[in-house]
Amino acid sequence: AAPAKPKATHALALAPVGSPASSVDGFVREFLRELNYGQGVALSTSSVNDQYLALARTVRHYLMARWLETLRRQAETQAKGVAYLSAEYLLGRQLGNALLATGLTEIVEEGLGKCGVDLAALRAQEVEPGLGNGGLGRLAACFIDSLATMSVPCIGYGIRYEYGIFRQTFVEGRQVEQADSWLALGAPWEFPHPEAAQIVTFGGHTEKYTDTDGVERSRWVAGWKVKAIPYNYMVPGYQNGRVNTLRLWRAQATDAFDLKIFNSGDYEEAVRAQTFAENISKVLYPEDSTPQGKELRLQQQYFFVSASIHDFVNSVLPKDFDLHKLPDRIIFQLNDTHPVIGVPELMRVLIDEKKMDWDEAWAITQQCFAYTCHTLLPEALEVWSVDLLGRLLPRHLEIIYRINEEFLERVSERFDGDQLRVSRMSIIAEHPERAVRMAYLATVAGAKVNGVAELHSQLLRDKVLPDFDEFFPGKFTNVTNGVTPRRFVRLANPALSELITDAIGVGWLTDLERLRELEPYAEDEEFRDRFREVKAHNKRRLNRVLVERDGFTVDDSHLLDVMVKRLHEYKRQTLKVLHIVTEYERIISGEVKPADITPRTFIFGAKAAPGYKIAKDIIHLINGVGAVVNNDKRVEGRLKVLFPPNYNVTLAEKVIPAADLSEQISLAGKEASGTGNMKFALNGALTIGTDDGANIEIRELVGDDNFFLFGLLEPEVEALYAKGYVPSSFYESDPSLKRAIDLIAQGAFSDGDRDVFAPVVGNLLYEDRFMALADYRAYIDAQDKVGAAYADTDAWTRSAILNVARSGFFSSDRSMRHYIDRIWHTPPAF
Ligand code: 8GP
Repeated sequence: AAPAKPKATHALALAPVGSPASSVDGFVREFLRELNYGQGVALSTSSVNDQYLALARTVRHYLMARWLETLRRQAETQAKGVAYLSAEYLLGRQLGNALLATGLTEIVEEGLGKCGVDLAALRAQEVEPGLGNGGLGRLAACFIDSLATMSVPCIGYGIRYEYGIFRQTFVEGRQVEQADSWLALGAPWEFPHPEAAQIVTFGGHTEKYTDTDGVERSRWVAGWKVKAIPYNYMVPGYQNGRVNTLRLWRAQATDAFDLKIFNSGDYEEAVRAQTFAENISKVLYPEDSTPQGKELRLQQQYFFVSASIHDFVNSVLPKDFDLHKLPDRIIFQLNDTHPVIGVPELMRVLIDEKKMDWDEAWAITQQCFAYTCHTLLPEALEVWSVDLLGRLLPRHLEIIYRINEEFLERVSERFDGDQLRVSRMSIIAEHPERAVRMAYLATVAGAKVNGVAELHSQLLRDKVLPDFDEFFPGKFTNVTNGVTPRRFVRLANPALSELITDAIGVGWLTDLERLRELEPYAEDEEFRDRFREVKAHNKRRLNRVLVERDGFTVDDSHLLDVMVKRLHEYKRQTLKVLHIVTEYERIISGEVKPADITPRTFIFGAKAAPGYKIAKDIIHLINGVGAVVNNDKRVEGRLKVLFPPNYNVTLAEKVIPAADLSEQISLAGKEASGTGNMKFALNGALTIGTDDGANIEIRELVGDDNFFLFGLLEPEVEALYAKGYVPSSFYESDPSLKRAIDLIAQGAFSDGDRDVFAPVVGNLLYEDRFMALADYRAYIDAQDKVGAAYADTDAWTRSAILNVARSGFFSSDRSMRHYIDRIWHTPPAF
């Protein structure tokens, strides 16, 4: 099914009955009403925050009729839809997207102008909801945007964290984390519904009993419970009249505080239960790809999944719904393993609460879940100790045991009692402790299992879960990730969007393959000039943002070389640092004259998990290198290293459109897909990248000539590991690498202190798990080619245009089409 075409481009035609008049005067009336009656202030005395809140609510009104209509039609048709279960949604700011979806931007700009208010200032007032860590959370946000735009019924379920991903600051170059109080100034986009709370239970024990029908059953006698309060958010489609729902849960104590204890003076004890319950949705775990956090994290997972399944089964579905038909009505998509506890939860609901028998319930459950894996790092595949799971969710553990028992019986039957295989495939691991392997549970229960790029899906099948692929032929599939062009092209890059529309007309924003029509323009000199002007414009815009935000300046004559993503060893920010230090060393040693190199500004953006020591050391190193390089007169300003703190969606929207070069340099076989790589290509940056994740598909599409490939291939990586990798041998045999590492080791970037970066240097020389040193030479050579290529302005621009023209495949609308065809079978509803 093709994504829905915008029905109209003019806002007037879009206003449904019952929404405020889509005229400038109508808007002004609504806005002032919100300011006066909603905020209780006069325009003359209102703060920017008052104005922002009033504007957000006004815009929200425009979507309301469509939202209610979407819900009404869904209740009427009961069309099959997707319930996307995700512990993370990295949404980014809402205002701009809501304006875009409603087509109201111009009216609002003009209306606010009449009130003497600047729209840009109100946009800047919004604090983005950072309810995700990185790629996985941002992907969820792109997917729900695409589903709404394609008119596919979807409800997103997740957690309304009171504090999102931490706010990063640097103190003397080191990362310091601060709580992200994103709700402090008001949350105009959410609709709380305390009356629709669900109860989620934990702990206690299970017991057998004989039911009234004489059947022996199990039941869970829980030990404690919390309330889950739903907060609804609108997910508007792009100018198509559909508004889906995102429902995030907040935890609250079931009982108000204990008044008797309070009156006795023990204030802490009086609110203990409240604090305990509310901790569940207090904060997003600031980690990415490394498991930690344990009990509270499992509580969070079960909390939102249980609330969501109950909500769906008992509130969203009609009262008389025949649950045997559940698979015709919903597919629960498991965004990584975080929501996998939903599998035994649905089983428990069907068996214990709805009194189905096991086989019926299992047949339904197996059709109602599908699982997406987002990683290959073994340490990121979640396991829960049987001890913890049994304590927190005893009934679920029983159910998991039975699922496992029946599954392993089938395995044993199929493979003649092959015990080795049986223990390999067991959902319960025996070592180092008894634990539930959540990825296995998801694979056994899921109708489909998918990876997020071709290479990743293939490695998932061949290396991570080969026994399961053999046992369940056809279960494994691929859906390559995508990104929403609404946010990451139209909103982030209005100048490029206008240029594209001038060339190929409207419609491409919901049919991104149409960017192909730009190809001939790569040969058009005037178009190339305009394209370059767009880049320069975006660099100047970035400059303004960074001057104000961090006091950094960006020179629009520099090649802008950008590496923004979570800080992780496998992503290899250290390799990037080694390149910068090499360039610097070439200058200070006199090997090259500053005037002879392509001037470059390197931009980093990266948060490190607070407990990930070496990642934090790498941040410190980047800042140390920046401080020296940026201030060394010998460099003559030809190299500059900028590391704005607190990289987030808002900053991404400014950085990516300005970039010339996109750094995608993970060790081959380690980055599942990447999605930043897609955003850069769509915004006309060339990629320097390894043969990894979706880089491979990007290169295939944009062409070898428009992509700087370097580094070991995945099989070569494996072979080198097998042979025994000795990083120091690369250090010994490559003088330029040796000089770069020696500079760091000697304290050139730490005021002569050799200890500060010793852990990073030691790690590189003696461990280097992700083979930065093995890829160093190839990387430096590729970077030399980049420098030379950039000097040929016309050829570079041609390549950049071709990157845009050939990246339409990476729209998340296409990803959604593939999920619909291969996994969900949920056609557009209207
Ligand atoms: C990320 C992958 O690292 C990235 O390559 C991919 O583009 C993105 O997911 C979206 O598919 N994975 C995670 O964020 C991740 O695995 N997070 C933790 C749950 C382990």
